Amino acid sequence: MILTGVALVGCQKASDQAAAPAPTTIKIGLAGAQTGSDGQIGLSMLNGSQIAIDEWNAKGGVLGKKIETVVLDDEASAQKAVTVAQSLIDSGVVAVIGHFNSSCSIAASQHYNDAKIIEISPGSTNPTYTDQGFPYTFRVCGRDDQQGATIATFLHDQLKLNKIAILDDKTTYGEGLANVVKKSFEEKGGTVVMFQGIGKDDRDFRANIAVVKGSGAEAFVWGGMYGQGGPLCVQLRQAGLNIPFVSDDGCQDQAFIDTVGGNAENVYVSFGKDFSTLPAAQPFIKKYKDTYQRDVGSYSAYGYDAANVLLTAIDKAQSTDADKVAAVLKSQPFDTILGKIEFDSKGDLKEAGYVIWTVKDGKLQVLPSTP
Ligand code: ABU
Repeated sequence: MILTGVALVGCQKASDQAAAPAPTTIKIGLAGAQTGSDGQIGLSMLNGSQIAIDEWNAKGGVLGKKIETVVLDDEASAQKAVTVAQSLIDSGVVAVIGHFNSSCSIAASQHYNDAKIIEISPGSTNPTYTDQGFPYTFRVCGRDDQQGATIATFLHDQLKLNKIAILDDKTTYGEGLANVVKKSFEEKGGTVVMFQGIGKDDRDFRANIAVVKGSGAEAFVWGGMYGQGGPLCVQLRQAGLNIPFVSDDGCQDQAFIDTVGGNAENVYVSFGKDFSTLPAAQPFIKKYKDTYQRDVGSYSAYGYDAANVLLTAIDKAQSTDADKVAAVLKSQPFDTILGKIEFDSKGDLKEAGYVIWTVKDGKLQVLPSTP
């Protein structure tokens, strides 16, 4: 249907096109993993964005028009993300909130920029996403060079460890983060005694765990998502390895904790600050539960903030033109439920504080003494 519409427009004469009525809605794309092993965290992010857009529509929309969302599933696949990007561009979206996976956000970003469409990712943390230097690329989360350094500091300076093993899922995100942890830990004088990668679909980690066991590692670092991180932690414990299991925002999901179950002692995860207790976040947290009959996910608030920041910028620019919206985004701070945020010239947050979380009473909680 979308392709047919574009083909017909392409055949029209210029005078006909000039007479075409202006769209009656403003279309925003919501893109991210909704299915597959990253589907739970991706969907909770998009649900957060949808709540923000529903709130704007309840107040009349933006620029005097209702906002229409076009929601597409990239299945955490970079190849699929490019198809999704093209579908969103063809459908006439003026901006996209997404994607979740760094590989997807990066693959789609060239297409959005060529089409002059703002892309704001709530959760893609790989540095390359904004380091490409595209003018319309933004994120409301931190970067893995910040996150990986936080993990290395925690291991070396707080836990006082000198030897670590690192395993990653060989994705843009997981491998990129693992590389930062390795570099940062070694710069501090530590030694990485194992550095391996596995396939995204692997679920039997016995061969890797055998290497960890023989390596003398004092901690184990997982660079990847909760779908593998949970079983990996369980298998480590079953093999008798009770050393600290340290992972990243990809494991910041209740599904990780549920899988880890009774093996949660000595488990740590890096992520942004805890928004669950912030007064500004309470109405959103309640609305999310009322709407979806489940608790917010770790990236729900980021999805909510990304949509609010985008729509605020469109409103302030009094335009959906990407140059005008990007100029607003880069020129002033925005109030969000996570606090005041400001973008730098690359589209990154000027301040993105990572902290270390641990598991307490079946929930992830910020470790009180994060360095
Ligand atoms: N940052 C968490 C996982 C999403 C990604 O960056 O690939």
